[in-house]
Amino acid sequence: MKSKWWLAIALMAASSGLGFAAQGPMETGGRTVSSRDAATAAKVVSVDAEHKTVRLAHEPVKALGWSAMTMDFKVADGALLNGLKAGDAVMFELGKAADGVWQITRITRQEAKPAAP
Ligand SMILES: [Cu+2]
Repeated sequence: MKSKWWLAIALMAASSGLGFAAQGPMETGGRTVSSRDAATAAKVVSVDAEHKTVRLAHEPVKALGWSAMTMDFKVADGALLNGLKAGDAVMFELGKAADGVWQITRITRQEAKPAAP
């Protein structure tokens, strides 16, 4: 039954908890997740500094039950995009904005690895 499936997902999400160590406990609709759980690897596809968004091809976000995909994210602070460019390998963390949308609260460039032979 579809409704039961959604209920199971909701319960899983509720029990996983959300919160970001760097900013202390954060109220996210009753959930708390550690930043470690939410940190995810991604590749920058494009940066839109004007609209404070970045398009990422991200790995699965286990803490949220998201699969790998390419999507646009808002950033909590436009300064987070400073120095980022298409092709960068990054790690990012998410927090829930006041409007309930997940946005990037932290994003750091990873050292470029030598290309495989
Ligand atoms: Cu996604």
